[in-house]
Amino acid sequence: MVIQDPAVPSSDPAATGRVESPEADAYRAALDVIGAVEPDVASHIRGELGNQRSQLKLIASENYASPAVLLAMGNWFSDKYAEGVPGHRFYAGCEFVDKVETLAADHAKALFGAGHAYVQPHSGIDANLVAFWAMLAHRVEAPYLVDHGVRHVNDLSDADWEELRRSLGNQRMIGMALDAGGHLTHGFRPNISGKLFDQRSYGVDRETEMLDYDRVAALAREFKPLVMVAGYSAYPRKVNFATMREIADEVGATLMVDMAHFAGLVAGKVFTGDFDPVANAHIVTSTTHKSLRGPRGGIVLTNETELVEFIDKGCPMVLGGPLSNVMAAKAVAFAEARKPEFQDYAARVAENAAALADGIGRRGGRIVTGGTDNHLVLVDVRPFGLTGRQAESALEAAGVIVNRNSIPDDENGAWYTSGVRLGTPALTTVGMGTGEMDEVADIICGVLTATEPTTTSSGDPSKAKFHLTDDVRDGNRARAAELLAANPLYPTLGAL
Ligand code: DSN
Repeated sequence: MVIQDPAVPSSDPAATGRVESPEADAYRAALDVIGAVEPDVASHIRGELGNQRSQLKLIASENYASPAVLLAMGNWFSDKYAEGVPGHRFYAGCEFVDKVETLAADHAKALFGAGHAYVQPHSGIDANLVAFWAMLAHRVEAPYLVDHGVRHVNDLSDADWEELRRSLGNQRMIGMALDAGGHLTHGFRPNISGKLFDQRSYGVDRETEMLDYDRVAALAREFKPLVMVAGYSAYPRKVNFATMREIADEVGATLMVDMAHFAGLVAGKVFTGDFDPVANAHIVTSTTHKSLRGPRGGIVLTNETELVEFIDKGCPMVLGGPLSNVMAAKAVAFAEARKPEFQDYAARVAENAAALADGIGRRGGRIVTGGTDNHLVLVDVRPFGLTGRQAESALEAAGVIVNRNSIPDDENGAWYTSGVRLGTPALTTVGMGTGEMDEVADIICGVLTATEPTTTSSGDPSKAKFHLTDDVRDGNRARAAELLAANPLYPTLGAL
């Protein structure tokens, strides 16, 4: 799938003029139909496209799905209930839902080399919940039922059920610390996973800011978790999942990898061998809309046949009825990702991230870990005298969309933070390369250098307020706009 059609000249006026194409016709017609009922919604849809076309999107967890993926979501599959799995539903009339779900799962299995794919999760947190319950059911509930000579939880006495419930809620997990780049759903207290599991986290080495496998092993040996979670949302390096599996096997833990952020790099064969989560973990979860460039949603993969029956109980165990329209879009996205062009795309995502890190580093920014192996770059903004919050807001004013992010041992906490996280999946999708990344680095460093922190109304240093001159803001906004004009988003849609 190519959104930026190389046949379209880079200065093509597609982003502003009327374009004749099947997808432009489809969207013009769709917006007419929507607008006839609620004009404001059609107007907001157009507004969102306008915004997305006018900002440099560097949110590491976002991307631009193809028109085919987006269109696959807008249809009558949305109207169908289909709890259960293909061939085993709680509702009649699922002939075509079964076909589309099976197709999506088959594409996912082939794409990732997985024995089993469950494509119903609505999001990453849902995929993780399915995986958590599958592991708990496999490791705790099923053996308890066998021990008590029953087949179903409803056959347990009230006292036994209470004991099993306590046991389900008393299991241990380890995961990557939040300020090292881990994710809230990996056992942290504000999330359901932290209320469900007794969690300890592993961090990164203070000097190198890299994952320290010896420390992970030491924690695992001491804490003896049932579940070991690997994966991250803000760690800019690859992880050796073969080593993580060795650690998990040594302590009897089930290894779950959440590859939500880097699934596109796995699909695109940037991460192979020891770095391929699907080949090394017991169970792998992902979103489908980040580097994988599909619709918003989740998946669960496994090569462990013993886990399959428990994963397939995700709905109605923790999920509402599957979104068949989104499963259709997942099938389209996975088909796109199976094409050779996607491997080229994934390689360019990583090259662009390396170029962006290098460009910022050369201009005085401090890159956490000193570089990147994946799609994201974590920048420590303290050398600019800023918090992450100030940097995020100043960059937004200049047309650069990033998100603030904690860095290891962050002195500014999770709200203000000391870093910004940058990702290259979206800008790579519109066709930008390493030359453009150097320009983006120059824009970012220009804005951050010119941004001055200011004070609160009581005169204390503010962690949120800042001053940026109109000249710097507007000058960099114009440079961002130039890059976007040369690399337009959805050129085959034109103005809608
Ligand atoms: N929201 C996603 C991210 O930005 O990393 C995951 O929670």
